[in-house]
Amino acid sequence: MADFALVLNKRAGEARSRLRVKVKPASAIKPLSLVKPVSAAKIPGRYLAHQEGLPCLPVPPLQQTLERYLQALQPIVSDEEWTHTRDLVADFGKPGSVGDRLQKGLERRAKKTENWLSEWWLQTAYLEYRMPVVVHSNPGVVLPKQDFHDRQGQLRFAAKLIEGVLDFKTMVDNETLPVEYLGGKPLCMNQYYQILSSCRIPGAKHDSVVNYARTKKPPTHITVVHNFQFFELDVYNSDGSPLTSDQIFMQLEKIWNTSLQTNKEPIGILTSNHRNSWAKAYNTLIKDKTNKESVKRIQKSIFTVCLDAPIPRVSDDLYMSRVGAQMLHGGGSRWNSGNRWFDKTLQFIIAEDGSCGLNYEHAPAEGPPIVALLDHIVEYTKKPEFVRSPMVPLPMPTKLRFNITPEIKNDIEKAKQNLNIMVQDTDVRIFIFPHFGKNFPKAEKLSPDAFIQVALQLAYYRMYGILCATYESASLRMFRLGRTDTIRSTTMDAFNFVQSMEDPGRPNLEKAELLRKAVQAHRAYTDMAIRGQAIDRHLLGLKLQAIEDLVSMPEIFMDTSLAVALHFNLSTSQVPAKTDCVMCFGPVVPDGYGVCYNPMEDHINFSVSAFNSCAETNAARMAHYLEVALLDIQRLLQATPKSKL
Ligand code: COA
Ligand code: HC5
Repeated sequence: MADFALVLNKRAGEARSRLRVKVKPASAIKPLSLVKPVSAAKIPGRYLAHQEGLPCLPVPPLQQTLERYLQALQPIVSDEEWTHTRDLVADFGKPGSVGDRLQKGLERRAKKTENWLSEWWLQTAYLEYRMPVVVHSNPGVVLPKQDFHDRQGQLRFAAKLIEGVLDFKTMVDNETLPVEYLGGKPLCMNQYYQILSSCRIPGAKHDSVVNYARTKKPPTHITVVHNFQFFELDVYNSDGSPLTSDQIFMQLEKIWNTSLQTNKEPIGILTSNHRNSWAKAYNTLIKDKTNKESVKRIQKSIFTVCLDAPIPRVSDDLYMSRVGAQMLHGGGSRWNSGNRWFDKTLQFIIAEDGSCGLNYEHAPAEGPPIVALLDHIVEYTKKPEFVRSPMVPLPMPTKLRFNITPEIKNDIEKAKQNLNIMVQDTDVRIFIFPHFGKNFPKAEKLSPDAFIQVALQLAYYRMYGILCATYESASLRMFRLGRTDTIRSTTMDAFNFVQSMEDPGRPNLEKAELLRKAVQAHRAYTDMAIRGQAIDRHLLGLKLQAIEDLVSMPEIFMDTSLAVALHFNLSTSQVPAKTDCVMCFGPVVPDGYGVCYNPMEDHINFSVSAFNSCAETNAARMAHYLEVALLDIQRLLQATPKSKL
């Protein structure tokens, strides 16, 4: 496990003091986008003490960003474009020029806010983004296949999983969550307070996120979906203790038995549509009082559990990829896509055939907190059952009813069509690279993450003969309310290395040296990014500052070089987990790839996605080239003496 590993909180065993929260009346609940995301000031106790100790996100020096921007463009734009951009950059960065003014504006913003970027990022990366959340924003996670093949096993596992989430929730409520570390530094824990009891809500121009975890009357129920029908299931007893898995199991059985019919309208499919269409349909839907109340119960629930029908049978080779697709989009309107509420932050998916995983709405949090929760649950589900005391009969879970008018039916039909097109268009390949994991690069004294990224550059170069703008997520959680910045993997060092690999005349020793240089350059970029000194969020901030100040848009933001730099044909992310799971997400451009990986000690779990409608991309081919590139680099290092570094 990387430095990202959960570091055991020595105080975790201490008496758990119930968190007392300064409460707000329910009417004062505002969407996250309008209030600061659970501001540290509202959560007293350990959390606050921890958060207050974290530094604020810095605004990098302007000249540093401009120089690094020009460097980053070198391997991806033509000489002509580069020279043009160099002149624009020089103009922008002159003392007293517009760049200077915007920089000062950003610095003022940084003084006034807890984090100058986080609210802007939430808005621009998520809430103002109009594409469907399905495939385009919500990631999927495939958990290890469970050993059950029937409804009984499915419900037993679901019950245990729910109990595991509630166990994790106790740590959130009591503030006994182990603090995470990266590079030896403690990380912001705010995202853990955003993922339970929250939901995205569509809006005409931008969405919002609501979080009910810290309201006067926090929710005590979850929502369960089966055969497209939603149920509200209370998971706490009247004395505030959580239901046991035996109790939950019996409640799930009741739900199952009252939702045997499969001819129901898949109302949840509405959430998969383009955000503007969904916002319109949402207004129509909640005009009806019953519908409005049902939607509210889903939004307010702690999380959602989707009891899926078995996934379509495929060959063993394709099984993982098929499950990946299920976790990403549900397989289309005929399969399980109607068994979702894609705006819900956390949806645990458990199918009758033992496949299981998660779909999550990305606005409130990055992958690592979600994966920490999954690691906890997976361990929890392995615990043996205790013998329980006799149970008091529990009331029937409430079915959430929807009145489907012809207009709503029409909206559902349109959403189905769009979703099915998207499902057809999305190609997901999941593969386990079995030959080595973090162990090999570590033995070679190389950063495993950088090693994988350089291999990806080689794979891409071999497929296309050029390099492309590449995005890797870097965590900014060393800073209070930090989200992410971009590691630009396409460095000149990576370019020199991949070119050498394609030149049979170059000696191995030279190639190996170039490889080490490329890996070290990537690791150096990573260090700079996680310390808040990368370029992408800074440039975004300067641009948004120009919009806020109503300055006419400076030319560097309208330049083709920037468009190339932001067209991420490779959108990648490492999400390490203790559990042997695979995460997946879609490409961010029509002709791109989404690549996610979880490096384990002796193997690497990969997912590669692409759109079938793009003739130039092919997920299976990319997966193949990636595997070959990793092996070729291993061979190269094995054929040359170890570095003395
Ligand atoms: N020699 C030997 N070992 C090395 C090494 C070297 N030169 N460089 C690194 N290592 C070791 C590390 O100590 C670590 O060891 P561990 O497995 O015992 O913990 C391991 O190799 C992994 O390090 P590395 O591969 O360099 O990556 P990282 O763990 O530092 O992660 C990022 C890099 C970019 C993924 C990380 O900084 C980050 O930002 N993660 C968050 C990403 C994110 O949020 N993703 C989801 C977005 S939704
Ligand atoms: C469960 C793991 C999901 C990983 C999701 C992820 O990496 O999201 C990135 C978030 C960010 O801010 O970098 C975005 N990306 C999918 C486009 C890489």
